[in-house]
Amino acid sequence: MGKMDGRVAIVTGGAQGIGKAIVDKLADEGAAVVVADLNGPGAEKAAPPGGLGLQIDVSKPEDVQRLVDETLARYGKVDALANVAAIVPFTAWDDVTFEEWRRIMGTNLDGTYLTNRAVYGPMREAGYGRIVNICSNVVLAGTPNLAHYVASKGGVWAFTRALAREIGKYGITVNSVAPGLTETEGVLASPHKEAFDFVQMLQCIPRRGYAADIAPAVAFLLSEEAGWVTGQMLVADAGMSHN
Ligand code: 4PL
Repeated sequence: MGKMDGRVAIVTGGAQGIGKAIVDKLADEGAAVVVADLNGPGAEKAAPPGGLGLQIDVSKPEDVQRLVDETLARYGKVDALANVAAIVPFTAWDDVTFEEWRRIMGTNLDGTYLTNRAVYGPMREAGYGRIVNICSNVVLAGTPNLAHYVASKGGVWAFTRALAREIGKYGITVNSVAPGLTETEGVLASPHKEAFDFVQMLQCIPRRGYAADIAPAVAFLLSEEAGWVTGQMLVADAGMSHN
């Protein structure tokens, strides 16, 4: 129990990786957590006791509406959104087709619009809300083999700042958290794992980053006490990009 006591939180991409660590942290802090993931059984498995797991594709408006409808039906409100669901590709620029570009934008950027838009209605009505969109330090580094991903996360960063400006007057804060390369199931199954040694050389703290290193930063911004912080990007990358 803790700083999320009595709060209802939605975590997209919550079945594994950084999303799962955020689910666990928010539950530890006392929140009721709704876990949304493309992997339905994974979402159900990740849902804490008293929580809910739903199979959701965040690139689909009807899925995202169902996510918020079911949250309201079960808990009557939504206090917090952690928008984590994303595709993390590894594609050389020569191979980034328009189809691939659209697929990344559909999940990473359309998904950000759709989830933020869907929680905004009930949050505005309640006069309270906390939104965190997961960004990435690639927006500061221009990391290779990720041009479409970098573009989508640049959109998440800029959108977060713009939305914060517009809806602060309703008691809603909107921030992003930008992790660096993090050891998750997804990264370990991808060519990105080859970058760990290189990335560690650039960090102030020379070790691998884990999902549990990211979750506390998200939980802080989703808590009531973070109410004076909005429109910010909190870079949680062991100081790889300090500027
Ligand atoms: C530094 O967000 O932040 C690789 C793959 N390297 O997805 C990321 C770094 C990747 C990153 C990321």
